[in-house]
Amino acid sequence: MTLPYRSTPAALAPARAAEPEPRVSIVIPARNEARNLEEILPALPPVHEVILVDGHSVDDTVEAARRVLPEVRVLSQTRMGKGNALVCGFLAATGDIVVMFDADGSADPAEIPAFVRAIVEGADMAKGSRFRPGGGSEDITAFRRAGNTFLNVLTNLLLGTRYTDLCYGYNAIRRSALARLDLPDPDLPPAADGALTWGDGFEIETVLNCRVAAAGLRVVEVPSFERLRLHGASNLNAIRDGFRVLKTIFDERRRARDAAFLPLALASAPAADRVRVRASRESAA
Ligand SMILES: Nc1nc2c(ncn2[C@@H]2O[C@H](COP(=O)(O)OP(=O)(O)OP(=O)(O)O)[C@@H](O)[C@H]2O)c(=O)[nH]1
Ligand SMILES: [Mg+2]
Repeated sequence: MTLPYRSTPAALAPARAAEPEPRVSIVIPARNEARNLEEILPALPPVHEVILVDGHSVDDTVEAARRVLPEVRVLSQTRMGKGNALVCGFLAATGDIVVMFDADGSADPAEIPAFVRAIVEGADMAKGSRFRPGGGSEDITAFRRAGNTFLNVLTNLLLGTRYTDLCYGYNAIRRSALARLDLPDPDLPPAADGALTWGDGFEIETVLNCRVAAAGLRVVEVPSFERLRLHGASNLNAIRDGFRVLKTIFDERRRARDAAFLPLALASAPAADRVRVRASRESAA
């Protein structure tokens, strides 16, 4: 089941209904996930392509992937971080719809059709949510849930969105929409001091969620159940990465305002919000 986020699905369906079956690219960022890939790759449904973006793994991630799914396309990411890996995968993808799929076993392949359906029915982005009825998580701790809720509320306030799960990695997007998001260029060199380039880390989902809203794209939330990681350890540090997400929200708010995108993003917000945004833009001018 999909739930409307901003647009009225009934108004969108007629225009899209005649589209042919979309080609689906599954992009999997993976850093030391050999054992998990052995279990998840054979469980994927048949799709146009599966792209594994290796993050300088020191186990046999690439060999394991090729062993269990010989047709997998394998890339090496250009810098560090999950965000950079995803953008490398987006650029290599050739399908109509790109599904972002974690390699740790937390994403259920059986949910892929729901993400694809949401896009076929008119969304530009199908955003997974653990907090919609029908969704859930075996994995999220109380601390992370509280942090995610705070960051989610802040984003909704500052960007005029109505998200229920800001920091979730299971999403799908129409590939043509990616060009409108100006994501960090994977061909740029890494910072000389070794610092993670902004957008290359776990803040990538927040960057995506803010930019699709700022660009006025249509988002539908899809209830999703996050399973426990099968093997190995998380790469995420809740405090360090939480602060990166917090800074991202303020940066994206500024970026949206500077680009004069915000009135579009707030097109369906209450009139009082639109007035407030206009007033703040004028006072900044
Ligand atoms: N290529 C690449 N993949 C990464 C990198 N960091 C994380 N990943 C992958 O991104 C996915 C999500 O990372 P996880 O470490 O599971 O983090 P998370 O899902 O946000 O957090 P948990 O809920 O703790 O699992 C996994 O498939 C990781 O292997 C990286 O630097 N490069
Ligand atoms: Mg995970």
